Amino acid sequence: MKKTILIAIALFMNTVLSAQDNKVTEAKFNVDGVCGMCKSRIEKVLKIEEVKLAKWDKGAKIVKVAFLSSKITLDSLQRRIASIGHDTEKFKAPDSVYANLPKCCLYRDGQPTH
Ligand SMILES: [Cu+2]
Repeated sequence: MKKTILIAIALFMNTVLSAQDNKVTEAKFNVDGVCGMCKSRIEKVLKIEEVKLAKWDKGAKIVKVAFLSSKITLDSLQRRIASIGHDTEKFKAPDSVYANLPKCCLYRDGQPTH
């Protein structure tokens, strides 16, 4: 009887712990970009195991993400996006990467946005 209770407790704890492990957090943050190519570039870099959903709104310049917060941080998601040429709320893309974006994707000052 004691053994059964212990097993039950162990199983319960296991469920609680794995539930915490798989907790999905939703967040929105600003990401600069212009066109459909930007959209696929931004969403593609977030196609990783830890991210359950990533949608960039071209008009609002906002990306909506749902991710496993026990496995990856919001900062590292923003860093991933900045590393491929798109400025985010917290991180600026390296100039060298930005300079290599196709012309239609340039969004910084002085560039026509369409
Ligand atoms: Cu673009």
